Amino acid sequence: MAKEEIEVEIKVPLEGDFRERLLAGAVLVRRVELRDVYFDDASFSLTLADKWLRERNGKFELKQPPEGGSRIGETAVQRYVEVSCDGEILSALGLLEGDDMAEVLRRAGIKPFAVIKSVRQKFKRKKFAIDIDETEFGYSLAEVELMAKDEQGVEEAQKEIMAFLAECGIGDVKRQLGKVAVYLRENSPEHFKKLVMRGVISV
Ligand code: V4E
Repeated sequence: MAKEEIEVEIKVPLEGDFRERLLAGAVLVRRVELRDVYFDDASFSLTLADKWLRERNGKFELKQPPEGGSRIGETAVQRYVEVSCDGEILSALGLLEGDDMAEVLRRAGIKPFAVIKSVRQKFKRKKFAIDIDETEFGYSLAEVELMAKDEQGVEEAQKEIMAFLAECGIGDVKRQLGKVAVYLRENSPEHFKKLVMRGVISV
């Protein structure tokens, strides 16, 4: 199995003129509509382990922390590994493969807990991927991303993203809640509280 790349990202609030600052000289790559259905079991064992299983526009994906966790110290930078092959997702979840992914999940008690629709504009500026998301519930956020091959690459990517934000005149940003976290805060406060208490989400 090929070693998965690690996504290193920082979420940037779209306050003041941050959107203009981030996108100065950026090129719009594409605009996509996302329909994300997030899954977990009744005791939230996946999300409480910082594992985010979703069906994005009909295709299953799992985002999970690499060894060492998704956080990098006190910074707002996060790192995740994304698995997008159904067999590898099931094996990462400790489930046996079956013909129908949805059926295997259903039998394991893993069911949808959130449906999040958003419009994403994907930009490229220098080596950075910049996504600007707007959800149907009115939350917008930017993400600045680089991919890394290993832990050393993660460290370099982290430094490069921080330097890029400084260059944009944005500087250090506080950790921002992602779309799912905001959705849960508004719609499933008990689930949200458990994630905060477990330290998966920090507010
Ligand atoms: C909820 C969550 C994760 C799943 C993906 O969430 P998010 O980044 O909100 O979605 P999206 O659509 O931008 O994913 P992409 O297209 O970039 O793959 S990953 C981590 N979390 C939990 C989380 C956290 N640990 N900390 C904070 C501040 N927010 C959310």
